[in-house]
Amino acid sequence: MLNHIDFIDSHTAGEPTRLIIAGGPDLGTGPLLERLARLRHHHDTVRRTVINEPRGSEVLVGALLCPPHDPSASAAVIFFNNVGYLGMCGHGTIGLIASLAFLGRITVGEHRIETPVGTITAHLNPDGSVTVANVASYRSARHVAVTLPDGRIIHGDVAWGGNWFFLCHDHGYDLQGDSIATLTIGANTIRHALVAQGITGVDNAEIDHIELFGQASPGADSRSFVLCPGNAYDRSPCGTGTSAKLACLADDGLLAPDAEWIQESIIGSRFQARYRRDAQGQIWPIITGRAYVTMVGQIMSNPDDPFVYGIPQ
Ligand code: PYC
Repeated sequence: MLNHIDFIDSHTAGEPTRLIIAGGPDLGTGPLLERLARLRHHHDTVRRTVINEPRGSEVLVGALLCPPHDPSASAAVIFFNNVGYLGMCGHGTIGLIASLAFLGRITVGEHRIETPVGTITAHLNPDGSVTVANVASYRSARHVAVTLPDGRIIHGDVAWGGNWFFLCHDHGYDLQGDSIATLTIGANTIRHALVAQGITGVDNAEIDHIELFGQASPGADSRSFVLCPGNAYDRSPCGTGTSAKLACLADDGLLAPDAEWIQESIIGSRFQARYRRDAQGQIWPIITGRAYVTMVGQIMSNPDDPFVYGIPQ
């Protein structure tokens, strides 16, 4: 018997999202964190089948569309990649909204979306762009020194934008000139050094995204290279990474609430960003970008296929 999973692929500023719209596991109802635990512990084969080769690749971010727990929300979503699960995903949320609009399930306006790290709002704009009001973002540590295997000492901030990031400027790479391969090796070296030196987010959370900053192109405020947990780089400017950046800028007094910040990715694609500060001083990032639907398909799973659950990572 061939089982199948229906999906829609999109890309947001170059970064792909594969949204599962039917054929996924039944995770029941209830808070999304509980459903994420069920997916992780009992149905991880779905993640591997959808994302890993030969049906996908490490570049894809997967998104499982779920019914919302709170009836005022339009949808709930669990994001994942080739090595595990994400708290939030900015480009993926933009892709989700574009895909739901493509299906005719939502119209222009505001939509509440449940994610495992909190409910966010996404506004489908009349021009097709999407504005995401992310979870509260913050910096947990500033100017942390990290020693690399070659003896160099670099510094970075540790910040939460829905995922944990290490944001580094003095890494020594040229973001306009160095190859993706060089940047990937460099960012990966930093990630391993953070683990080896016990540098974590709050509650010992692993910092699984590395964000290197460099000289922006004209018209942008900043250019970044973001390495994702499964060793693929983010083709988009990374919504949660941009949120982490805004939290640092706000803390340093370098960006005022509601002032526009243009974040450029390593491939030159851009997000417009700004933030609001609430009465408690919390930073709430707002990210605008655009996604395009690229493919509609069915993933076939044949039990006789030796790689039915993907090539192990
Ligand atoms: O846009 O937040 C994001 C993201 C996380 C990982 C890849 N993209």
